Amino acid sequence: MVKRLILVLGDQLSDDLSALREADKDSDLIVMAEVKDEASYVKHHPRKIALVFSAMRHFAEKLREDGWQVAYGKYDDENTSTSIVGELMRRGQEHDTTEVLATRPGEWRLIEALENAPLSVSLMPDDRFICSLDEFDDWAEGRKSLRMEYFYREMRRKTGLLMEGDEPAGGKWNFDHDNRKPASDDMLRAGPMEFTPDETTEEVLDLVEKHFPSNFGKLRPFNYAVTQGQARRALDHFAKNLLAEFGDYQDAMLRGDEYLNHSLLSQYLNLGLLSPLEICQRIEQEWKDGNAPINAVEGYIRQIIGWREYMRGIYFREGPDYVHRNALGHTRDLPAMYWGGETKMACVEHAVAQTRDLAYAHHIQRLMVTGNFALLAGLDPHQLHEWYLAVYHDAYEWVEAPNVIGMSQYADDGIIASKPYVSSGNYIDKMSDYCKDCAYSVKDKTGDNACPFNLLYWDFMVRHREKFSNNPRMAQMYSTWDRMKDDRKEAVRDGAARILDRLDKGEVV
Ligand code: FAD
Ligand code: DLZ
Ligand code: SF4
Repeated sequence: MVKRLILVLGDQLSDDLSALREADKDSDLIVMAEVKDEASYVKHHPRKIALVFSAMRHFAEKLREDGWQVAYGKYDDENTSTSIVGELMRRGQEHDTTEVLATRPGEWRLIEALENAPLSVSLMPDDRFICSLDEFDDWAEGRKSLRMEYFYREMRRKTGLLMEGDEPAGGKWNFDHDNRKPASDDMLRAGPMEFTPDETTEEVLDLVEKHFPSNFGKLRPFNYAVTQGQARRALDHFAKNLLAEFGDYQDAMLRGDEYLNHSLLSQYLNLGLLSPLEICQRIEQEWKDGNAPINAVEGYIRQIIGWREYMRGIYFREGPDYVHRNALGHTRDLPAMYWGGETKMACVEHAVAQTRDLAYAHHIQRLMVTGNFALLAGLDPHQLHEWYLAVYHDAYEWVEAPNVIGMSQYADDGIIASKPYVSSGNYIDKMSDYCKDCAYSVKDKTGDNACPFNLLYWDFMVRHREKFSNNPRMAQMYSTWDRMKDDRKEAVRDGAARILDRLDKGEVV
């Protein structure tokens, strides 16, 4: 006799999930399901679907080994419902119960579906984070601006990570000043850890190949960790082999090295296979043991206890309409180049090709190449949000939306970013090796050969002058523009208009 159904979603694969802690092995039934609605609310990258399904199947197996009763609906079982709520109702009818216990999902869409379901659903807080949502609201309440840096210091104090008493280790909270070097392609790096697919994963790969043939992205070779044990090995590999230079090359971009010193752990962390604290303690240990410098370790820990926690706090604080914000009134359709269509811009071409092949691009590629171009060209932020949600293996709305709508597109009117993340081609040239093989010239500021980022940068600044001219962090750029000769200004704006016109006509840019 089953008393309650315990829902475990595809990104809730953690032993210490709040709903599991509360559940009873003898009388409760765990429900997990691969359902059409979750697999298609955006056209996810095939690797992401395969990663989620394979990790779900492995987790269900582990739960059974631990003595739980698990009702698992596979995608191609004909009885599996098309939605999470449908699946709960089906299992409820089978076992004559309407009681459901779940950990709160990471997306408003699913929270609302569960709250409105004709079932008796109890939602528990998702406490796999360092900062609870109430704690975040307490921190945010009454502040004029919600800058991540101050929130991050609170998280350092709360966790004790890199703290010496009340003071930050090394005498500074933030060592970014020592980071951000360009990389050269003659450096050998270990690369991320790869895992050979087992039988379960092979079965999932065949399923994804069959059911999602037209989704953007390459499925194979598929070499992800799909269990907690494997994810921990990936963490260990990063800590030992790549962490020490993480800070130095955090912002660098190289054609021949898509991963550089990045950890490739967000996809495991967001599924629940790793916890934020376990990662950060492992990373801190490398510093304590003298194996990694403070700039690398502090920079890394900040991304997780700072940025990641902060993004989640903002997503839930701002509410379901956040993904529809459009403070700059941008309406241009996403051009085909984002889906692998032709472009002459080597940087965009490379970032998108890498995204197609690996479901991965690192932070600076997402922010300063595809994000930067979208913002400069005035692309519709909601379409862009759906693109980012679809194409990356770590994309879940609670973390993707604040990064895209807030940090990258300034569509939330500056809640996250104190100024728009825009740059001309200079920044990309400094941090990457893209420009040397580009059809455009990064040195040209005007003319048909000029890098589109150079033209669109100034055009963006002028178009949004009213909004940004009072921002002290942008004052210098406006005075540079004002000092430019009129004929140069005209050439820049004409060049930008030609590019935007080509985008509108669907022509190659
Ligand atoms: P590393 O460079 O090794 O960083 C370490 C960890 O820090 C990451 O694994 C991640 O968990 C965390 N982290 C770093 N930056 C951020 C950030 N800004 N927000 C939240 N966590 C962060 N991250 C996602 O997890 N899912 C997304 O859908 C996502 N979408 C993004 C969209 C845009 C436009 C931008 C600019 C950033 C986005 N990020 C997203 C943040 C960041 O790009 C990825 O977390 C990172 O690239 C993952 O690769 P990694 O594990 O190798 O990260
Ligand atoms: C991302 C995803 C996919 C592709 N498929 C499933 C699924 O079939 N079943 C499931 O329980 N979860 C899936 N997920 C993860 C959910 O979309 C995720 O739980 C919500 O978006 C909330 O973050
Ligand atoms: Fe990108 Fe401009 Fe460099 Fe070409 S020249 S790679 S478009 S930044």
